[in-house]
Amino acid sequence: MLSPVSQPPSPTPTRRIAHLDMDAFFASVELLRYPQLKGLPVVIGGGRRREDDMFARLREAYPEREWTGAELDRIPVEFFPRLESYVGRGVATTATYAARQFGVGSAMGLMKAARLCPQAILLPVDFEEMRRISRLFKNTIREIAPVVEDRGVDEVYIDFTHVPGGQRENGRVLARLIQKSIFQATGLTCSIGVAPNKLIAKMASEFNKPNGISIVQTDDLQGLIWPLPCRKINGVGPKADAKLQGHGIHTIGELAQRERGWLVEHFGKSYGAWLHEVSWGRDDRPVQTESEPVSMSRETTFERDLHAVRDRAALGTIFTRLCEQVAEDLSSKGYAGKTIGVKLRYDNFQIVTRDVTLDHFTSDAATIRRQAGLCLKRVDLDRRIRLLGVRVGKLVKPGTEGEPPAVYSASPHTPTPRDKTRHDHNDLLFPELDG
Ligand code: TTP
Ligand code: MG
Ligand code: MG
Repeated sequence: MLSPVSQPPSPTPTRRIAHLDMDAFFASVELLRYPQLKGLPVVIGGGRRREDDMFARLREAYPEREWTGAELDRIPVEFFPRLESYVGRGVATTATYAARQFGVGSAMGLMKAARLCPQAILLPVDFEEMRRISRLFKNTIREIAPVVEDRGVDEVYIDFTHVPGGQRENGRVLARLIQKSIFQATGLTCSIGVAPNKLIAKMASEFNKPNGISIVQTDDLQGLIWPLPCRKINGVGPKADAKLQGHGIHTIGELAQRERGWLVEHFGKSYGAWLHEVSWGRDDRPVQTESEPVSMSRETTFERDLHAVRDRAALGTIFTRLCEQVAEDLSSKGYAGKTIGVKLRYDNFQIVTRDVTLDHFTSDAATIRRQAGLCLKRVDLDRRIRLLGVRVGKLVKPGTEGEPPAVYSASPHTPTPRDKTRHDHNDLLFPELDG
């Protein structure tokens, strides 16, 4: 007879997904360069010019010094440009936590920020440095936990489930190790949320910012997730939120109390069903190491600026070729897309884009050409053009199930009278687009 005490079955590990987000990323990177600003309100935004002013003033005050890279940390704090004198239309990309105490934050106009916190130091963004540090912290994570999904410059999802030690203290031990390793590699702090899925992990990483770790388990749904505003769901944008509010739904808990059928009725089949699932904390999307492309595009900058009337033939040929190239890219990788768009850069470097979303997926060159042509009719073609691009988005691989939920949009584009004028006008320019 078998012993009653047999080997316990090896338990299936609990799914543990982490979301990691760097703290005040652009600002923290600048503080590495200028550690004398630590603890002070610093706002990132605006152009290069004001920092150049600082170097000019420094050279005047200390002509004997070089003020090159190695000496940046010795620049006296009073030499740094302040927000108080800012005039212009720039916006803050981010702010240090010291500046946030004054109410300053991402996407705020710098003049408004200046009213809230005039003493804040204003520094420009160094995109190249941001990308370098971004690669560095992501590579550090991959050495510890290989299944990492890149979600932009300062955040990633990480699958802890099968990483050695990934289950200890529900993921807290591994999260601490990653925080420590990133700090050693970069000098920067980050915040991590660990949860049963990406949806909850993304919310959890914000719970203890900065330099925090939050663990959320399935049975924390009611206590920790339901009290949050719906806007905290990654995928509920301002329009959907406004509509939810209009129905008296403010929190995720209130959303969960609505019937799935009611949500489908008011928000559409796909988005309504998705809202229901996420309000109950359900999300089984895998952590994707190589992210699927969101769109494919081709664009070209002309050797000289072209004009829609005078260079009509040349533009038409280039445009058709771009559409054919995108169609080839899609076909060769096995994708089809639903949104077709154009991008133009005028001779004054202004960029305009227009797109249209079809009711079916396509990778057909003629369809792309026709729809992109219609988009082109909605832009101003009086200015000369430097660059033309064609993009196909909302991609799927035909044959694979499950289209990701579309970001909610209140109404499809309806041409305004102004667009209509442009239609007529541009018909003259691209007559061959009508067929
Ligand atoms: P976030 O992670 O949203 O913000 P953050 O890292 O500055 O602060 P937090 O500690 O709250 O995470 O964005 C990362 C970087 O992306 C941010 O440092 C600057 C840039 N960014 C913009 O350029 N514009 C924006 O509107 C936002 C939100 C961010
Ligand atoms: Mg961040
Ligand atoms: Mg972020």
